[in-house]
Amino acid sequence: AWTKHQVGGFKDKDGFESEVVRHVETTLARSLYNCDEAAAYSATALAFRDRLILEWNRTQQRQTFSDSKRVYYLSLEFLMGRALDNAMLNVGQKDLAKDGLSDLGFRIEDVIQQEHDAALGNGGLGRLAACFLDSLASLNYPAWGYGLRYRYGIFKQEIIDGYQVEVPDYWLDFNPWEFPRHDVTVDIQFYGKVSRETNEKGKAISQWEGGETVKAVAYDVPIPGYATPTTNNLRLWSSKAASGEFDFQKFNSGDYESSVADQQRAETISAVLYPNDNLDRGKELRLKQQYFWVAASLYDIVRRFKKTRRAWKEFPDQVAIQLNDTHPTLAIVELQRILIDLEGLEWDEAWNIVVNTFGYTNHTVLPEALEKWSVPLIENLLPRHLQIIYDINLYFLQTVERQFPGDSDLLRDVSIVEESEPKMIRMAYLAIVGSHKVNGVAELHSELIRTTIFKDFVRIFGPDKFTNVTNGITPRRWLHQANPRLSELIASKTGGHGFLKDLTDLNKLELYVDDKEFRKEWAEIKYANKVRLAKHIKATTGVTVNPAALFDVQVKRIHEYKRQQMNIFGAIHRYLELKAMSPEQRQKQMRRVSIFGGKAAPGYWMAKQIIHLINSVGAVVNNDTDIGDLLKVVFLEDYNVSKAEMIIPASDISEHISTAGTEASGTSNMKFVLNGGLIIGTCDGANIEITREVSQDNIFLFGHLSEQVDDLRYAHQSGEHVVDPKLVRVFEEIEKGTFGNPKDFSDLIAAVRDHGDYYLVSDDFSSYVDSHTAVDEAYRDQEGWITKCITSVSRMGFFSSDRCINEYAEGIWNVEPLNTTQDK
Ligand code: 26W
Repeated sequence: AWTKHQVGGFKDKDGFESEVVRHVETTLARSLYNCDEAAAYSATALAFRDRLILEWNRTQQRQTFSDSKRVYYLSLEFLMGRALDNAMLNVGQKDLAKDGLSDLGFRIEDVIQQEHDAALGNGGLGRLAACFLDSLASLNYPAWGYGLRYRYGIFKQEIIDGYQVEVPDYWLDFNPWEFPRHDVTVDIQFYGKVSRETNEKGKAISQWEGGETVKAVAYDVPIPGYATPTTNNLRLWSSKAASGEFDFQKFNSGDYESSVADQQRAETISAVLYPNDNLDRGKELRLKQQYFWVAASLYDIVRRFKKTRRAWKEFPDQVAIQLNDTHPTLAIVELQRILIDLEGLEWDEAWNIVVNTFGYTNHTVLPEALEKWSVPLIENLLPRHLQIIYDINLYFLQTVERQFPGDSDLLRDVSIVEESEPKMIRMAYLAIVGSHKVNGVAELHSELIRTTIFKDFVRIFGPDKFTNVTNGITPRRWLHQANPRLSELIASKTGGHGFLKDLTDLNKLELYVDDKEFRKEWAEIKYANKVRLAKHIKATTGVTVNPAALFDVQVKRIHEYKRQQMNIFGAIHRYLELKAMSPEQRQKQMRRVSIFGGKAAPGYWMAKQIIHLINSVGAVVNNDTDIGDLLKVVFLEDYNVSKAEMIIPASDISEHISTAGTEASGTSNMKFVLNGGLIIGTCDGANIEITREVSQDNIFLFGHLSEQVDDLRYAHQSGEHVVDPKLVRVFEEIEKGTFGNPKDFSDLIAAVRDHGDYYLVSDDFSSYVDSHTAVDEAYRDQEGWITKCITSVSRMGFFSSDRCINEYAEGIWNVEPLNTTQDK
């Protein structure tokens, strides 16, 4: 296989060591004698970065000369995690680095751990973008990511007295993976007004004038592909005051402070990632972020296209832009503005180009997550864009009226402008109208958007505009890096590491499912991963857990629809059952460790109560001598990508238990199964397709189906629902004060018992508990369990993000991989 070191790698171990030493002594200006692990990390990262740069430059040249169509992935979030291990893997010289570092007195694992996560995302959507970049590079697609260079990524979570406390994540102190491009800048305009003039030819021309200008500065991050020379680019924009904006008038008149304040105001645009996941708050600064990033990216893309000197109508043959949710939807409006106001194209010609350029991916059906911006807000910030949005809507509604004459309800329902007070722009509708393809992220989810939230648009545009691309994950990070021993074991049976390029190769494992030695090694690896997690649990929470117990894991953003509350209610139920048993009976029960992790949005009261309840239950259960190691409940602080890489390989069963129809896909479900864990889950998102692949026998499904949800909710509202008796018992125990002040948890209980149980916790509770009993029984049969795990892993090939990216490339972008063989 191709490795990058064939071009610019270290000659040998000594070559690597001397580069590390050089960076310690010169770049870092430190003596080798006080080189600690942090410095060893820095120098190793710099040494590998140097290797990447060569291939990065060559890739850019190759893509420019080949003149082929490029993909631009616009995402407000890229949840990259650490980069060094991935860089070493993809340069192809990790073994050499391991030996070299060892000569210098370091363990490579410890050095890798020194890196701060690049955490520029909230959860699934941001991590998906990161997996996509990995696959795009590994498959040789000419592709760029465009995002924002937040000074603060997602906050660091601390748990203090059982409560979440948010601490700012300043991650840029030392970041060897970014290259500032102070020569690549774009001036971005805000506010101002629109003037209309008639030109020589009698055509009306709109000009956006005045207002403020902020400068966008590019920072580039190399994205190396695995076993290929391709190294793509992720371009992140940082805001600063435009040169003219640093008000020298003020400066000279002695008003230095307010001049500096202007500077800081400009910098706030890219200062912080909004920590809301699946909740739209409509804040002006967020809209500013969106336009700032979209306008800078489009300027860059258009500038690159113009260098080819092609006609405008060829733009969609050269450029595919994918919108990662509606966050970059203003790009549609901005491109239309560039084409008609700046480049002088006619409306229809421009609009054709726009629609053929964009694709839109929807990631959620939750109504509170669908972005809407108030008309007065847009009018003030982006006056010309509002006019264009109105024109887009006008022409769109005219075609609808021609298609469905006199259907005024339909016109109102599909209008991009919601006639509320104030009026709102529905960004998803704008994204649909301005794109040639709209996709959901798992089969059920894509079906739901076709039949519920976007059903009117299916009537208008026809069914072909709406497609499914089931999400995927990169096996490089989520198998090889996270679980190196399992990766080696698989390689030993499947004929090398080819499965990292073609994950369907995993099916070769099924031949070994009865191989004694193989099964033994498999079990040993899982156990070792559990020991490692047990040590982490001990070190961070003080709780001792038995690695022989069943590890039951739910790690993801805390959200009522994901139902961590159901999980902790289930743990309380288990505790009460154990307490009610005789000691003899108790000794026959399975040992469990209930492991939780995840951040709550800082303003999400219910989610914070859930975290508090988990910690309060842990404090009681973990110290109950009747229970011992039969049940432990732990909450792991600050769940992030690098913690996931440790937690996921240590799981026996993981929980993906959203109310049916609410979790668009889920991607950690794929990661857990790929690492030899099983799933307990609802018929939701990608769980359904995982079941199709691994078979019903290898997954624990429970709960109501999405088509039942409306009726169940209605039953709650009309008072027909009776709360599940086991759940009533759990509530009684909480209200007795067993887990601390019951007032602290009263809203959680009330949501289920008194406020309509929107997420149907009571409806699914008894089948959830039964399903856990089935898990216990299955785990009791260790041999049967291992068979399930091996079989499942062997059938996970479908969930590679490589498959997923190939589907986007063929069905949406119409792009092809670039041949790189001339380099070899
Ligand atoms: C406007 C506020 C906001 C912020 C983030 C709204 C919505 C989001 C994201 C779309 C939330 C998100 O991460 N969605 C997740 O996307 C994953 C990748 O497709 C899916 O696997 C998850 O099911 C979905 O919740």
